[in-house]
Amino acid sequence: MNARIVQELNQHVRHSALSGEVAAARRGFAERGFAKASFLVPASVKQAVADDVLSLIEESGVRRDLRFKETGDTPRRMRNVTRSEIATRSAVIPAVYESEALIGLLGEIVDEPVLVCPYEPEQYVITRLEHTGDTHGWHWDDYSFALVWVVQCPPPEHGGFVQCVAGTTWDKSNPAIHRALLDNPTWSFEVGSGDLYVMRTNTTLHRVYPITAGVRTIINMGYASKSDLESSLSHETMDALWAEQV
Ligand SMILES: O=C(O)CCC(=O)C(=O)O
Ligand SMILES: [Fe+2]
Repeated sequence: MNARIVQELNQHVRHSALSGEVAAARRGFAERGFAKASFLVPASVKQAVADDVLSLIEESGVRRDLRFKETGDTPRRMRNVTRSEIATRSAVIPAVYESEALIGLLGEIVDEPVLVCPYEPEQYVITRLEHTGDTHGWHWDDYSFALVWVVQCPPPEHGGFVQCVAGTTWDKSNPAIHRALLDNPTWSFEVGSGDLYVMRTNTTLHRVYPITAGVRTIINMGYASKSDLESSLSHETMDALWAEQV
């Protein structure tokens, strides 16, 4: 099962590498730090990943309600499944995350080499927004790139869309989120079930608009750039997020 999924992924990616969609995504990504990339994987792979995401969130999701001073106390109100839980219980997700074909195609979109995240907790995380007011509030990520797979999402009148501010940097001792919002345009993007998107998450301030109804479930796969590996990144918000909490 797993081998077939990876084979289908590899075949699809070889085909996509030649398509005009990659060039369009690369242009969007360069301009806005965001690109829809739903074409990256075939429906069979989306389905296999979605099946594991949904059973993991039902069985192992942990509710969090936190704010971080490093991101100006913006809220995280969500349910999560950690990387270690995912790696223990899913064969497909780790195999897809590590697929060299997928990583190579991501590199075409972001226009530089993409590397597996050296800090395991940020390799992949499942997040569900499920109550009115649930949100993944304004933040940056520690590593350069995210590939987000949207499994479930309410229609935009109930929130759940992605907002981002490209070309901004994270000073953890003075995040100045409001200044970043005032000084730059904010882009908003509608995403739905079956969509994938790529974001330059370390220099793109981003959030998920609070939901007022429905359920929004995603898996975020984080990847590093070469320069991430050369600098010594700290992981305060991630370490706090994954600290055991009931
Ligand atoms: O849910 C999303 O679309 C974004 C998730 C995100 O920003 C993150 O997991 O760091
Ligand atoms: Fe993020």
